[in-house]
Amino acid sequence: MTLLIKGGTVVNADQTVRADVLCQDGRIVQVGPDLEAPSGAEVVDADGQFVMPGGIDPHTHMQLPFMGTVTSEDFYSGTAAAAAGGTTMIIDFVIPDPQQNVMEAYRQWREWAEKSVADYSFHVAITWWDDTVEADMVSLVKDHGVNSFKHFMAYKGAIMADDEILVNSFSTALRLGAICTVHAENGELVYRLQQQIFDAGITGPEGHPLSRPPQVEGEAANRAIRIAEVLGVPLYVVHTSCRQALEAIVRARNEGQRVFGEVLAGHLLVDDSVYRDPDFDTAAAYVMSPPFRSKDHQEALWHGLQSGNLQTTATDHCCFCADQKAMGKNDFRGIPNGTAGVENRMEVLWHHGVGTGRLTMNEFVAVTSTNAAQIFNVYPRKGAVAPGADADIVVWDPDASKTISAKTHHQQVDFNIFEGMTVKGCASHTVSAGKVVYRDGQLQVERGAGQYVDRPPFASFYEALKAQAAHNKPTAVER
Ligand code: URQ
Ligand code: ZN
Ligand code: ZN
Repeated sequence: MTLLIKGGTVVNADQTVRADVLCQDGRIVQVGPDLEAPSGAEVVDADGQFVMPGGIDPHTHMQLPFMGTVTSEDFYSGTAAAAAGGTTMIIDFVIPDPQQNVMEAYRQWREWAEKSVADYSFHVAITWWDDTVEADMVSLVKDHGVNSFKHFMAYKGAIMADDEILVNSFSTALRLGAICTVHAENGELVYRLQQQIFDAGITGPEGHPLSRPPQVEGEAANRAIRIAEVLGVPLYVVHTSCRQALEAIVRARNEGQRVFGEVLAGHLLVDDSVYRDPDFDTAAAYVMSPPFRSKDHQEALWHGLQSGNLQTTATDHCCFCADQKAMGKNDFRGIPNGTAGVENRMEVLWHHGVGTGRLTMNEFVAVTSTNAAQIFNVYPRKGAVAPGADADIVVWDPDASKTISAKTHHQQVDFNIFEGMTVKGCASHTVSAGKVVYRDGQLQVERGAGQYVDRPPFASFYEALKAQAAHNKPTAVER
């Protein structure tokens, strides 16, 4: 299978250059001007367009069993919708129930993901602790290409990790050379506030953001950062939604601590007025955690992205249709938490980021692809248009515009948080493993073509210590 992308301008995180891109057998083999198309090659005309690394969404939940139901998007439809928006790899989550064997859960999610049309990988959530969990973490790192472990500090009574779990898991991850990630909300506070708000007679979706104020996220982000600091393990804070959490990340980074921050496209562009919509279905459709915040938080998040204090963008794609959201009709605590976005992340970020001058094209590539590849240790296989890299590429038409709607999106959900938003700049072609999977509005995907992406551990901390100790080994006692 040979593909030549001709006439475009290649945009990587570090440079922009007019060049053609030749792909063979799923890999990029040549990047340069005036390349000839080998006989039989498929040619994509990228004249006047940008040729960028395929997007990596480091935070999705396809087919997730959660809050008494299962998300409406599965790995087939979800990776196809991602491709329609220029995203060619997702990092999803294995989320064992408390007391569920971790390896059993991992195998279950691997089976679910086999139908994917593009590449995928998994963070594994640590939701409980005993010796078997520790042993499974060792096996997942050494034998299954997992280098990141997730911890939900929210969701008391379900998947919440308390400090004991955090300390045990963070310590083990460090020993294994893995990175820890957190959903940072204080689950005890949320539980208490939910009770107080419901008892005060606020039962509708407007109660959701009231029970999860920014301080609840700021406390948990800082607590996770401090625990990681004491233990010496790298930390990645998912869906940073407010100034308080961002400030905790900035302080740590300014003190040289290895902390990374992720921001959702939704949290950058949607504000909390949505929860005051009198229509239950509309307000409930926006229920996710952390909730959408007031506009002042959005400006802080954009500054976090522009300053490099937030490194990645994601969607937390976790879809529930109206009939599922209605499970919380009379009690907002029962509304399944989650919203969609995997198809629209890149175009809304291009329009509101590059289109406004907040981000350069190179920074856009960094925050939609390259930084995630580097943080989760799959760069330059992913996150670069360069010889040797996987041929995961998006051809981006800066002049094409579209209006986003649930009526036309490929996502298997009946609501779109960006409904009615007109964007300028979107994918004209998406290439996955060297094959065109999306072209001018039409998906050309193959069920099961996606591959699981192994993510190797970083240098193991103890191996590094041992090497250091050997290097500094004291000679015979010097008199
Ligand atoms: O918390 C998460 O990241 C999952 C359960 C998706 N739901 C959400 O509201 N963010
Ligand atoms: Zn979360
Ligand atoms: Zn999530």
